[in-house]
Amino acid sequence: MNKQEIWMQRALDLSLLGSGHVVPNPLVGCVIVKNNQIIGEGWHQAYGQAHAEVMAIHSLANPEDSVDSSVYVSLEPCSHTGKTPPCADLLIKSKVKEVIICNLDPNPLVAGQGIEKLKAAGIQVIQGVLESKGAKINRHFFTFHTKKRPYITLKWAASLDGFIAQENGEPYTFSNPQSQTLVHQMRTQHQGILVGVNTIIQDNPQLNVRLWPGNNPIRMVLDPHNRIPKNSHVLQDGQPTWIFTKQVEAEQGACHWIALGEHYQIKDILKFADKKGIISILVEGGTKTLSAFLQSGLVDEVWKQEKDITLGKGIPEPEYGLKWKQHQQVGEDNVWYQAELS
Ligand code: AOF
Ligand code: ZN
Repeated sequence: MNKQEIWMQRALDLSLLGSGHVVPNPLVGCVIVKNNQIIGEGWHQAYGQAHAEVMAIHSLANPEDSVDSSVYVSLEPCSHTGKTPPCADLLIKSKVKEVIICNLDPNPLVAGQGIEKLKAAGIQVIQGVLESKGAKINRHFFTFHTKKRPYITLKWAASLDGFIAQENGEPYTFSNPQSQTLVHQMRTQHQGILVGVNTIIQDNPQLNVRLWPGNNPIRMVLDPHNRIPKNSHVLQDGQPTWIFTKQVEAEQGACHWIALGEHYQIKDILKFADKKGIISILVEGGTKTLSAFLQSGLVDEVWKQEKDITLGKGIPEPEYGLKWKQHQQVGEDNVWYQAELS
């Protein structure tokens, strides 16, 4: 790595400290360098709070240290007034010499205008440093803006012989504590969490985050025939739940029934989610729902946690001819696999 890349890597590492707290915003880190030394650092810590550049400028020992400095930021500085004023204006006011950027901000409110502002003020701008690393970190945010739909992650747990529940549909515990923690961490990184109504009927899950610090995703249930039990956790705990149904729209506390018409498909759900600004959804089951997503082709990432056990019978996992690559051993009896999608 050259020096530019080392400092950008530091900005990317810092950006990850916001993981699970910034959704639907991107993860952004910023490093200020002068005389070959880091003199300031910051990152976007939580949704609605200060942007990375503001945190970095505020971390300087003296405000005038920014004059003639080099600013490494993992995303193009914003040019719009959102929850915070434009970062490009702050960098101009701070009289920095150059701004080195990893990725352009695809948000139409920014999209190159941040760079234009900096250049117009005589600041040198370099872009594309460690671009692919940044694109991976913010894959949810980039997919949302470029494909105009949420980023979709599928996750299920299964036995060695490919069953995700017992024959009668009763849930089976495949997770160990370490896997459970990982699942909760994954939930914090998504804006929505989606299951089919059978999963609610069989497992009555809470679908919230308890084992890792971070956001609770919005719960979404595919329930075309209004079968969701009134006493299920997701309807009773006062937290938001969206129920996609064919029939009537309704609202009850934090729960919204959304009517999507007679034969709604995955693409209709994603269209609705996109309109609501949902940038990512974690789909946790069951087989019918996971299969519908796989068949739709609108899937970006697929994970399987496999427990070291053979059940012999049960509800089979989705059959889709996926090619699995071992990702990591998690605890004593779970191996996590990620599917290789083309
Ligand atoms: C930056 N630095 O650290 C982040 C940026 O609602 P706001 O004000 O937080 O603005 C959110 C938008 O700003 C977000 O969609 C993305 O375009 C950009 N995020 N920009 O300069 C940051 N988090
Ligand atoms: Zn900003």
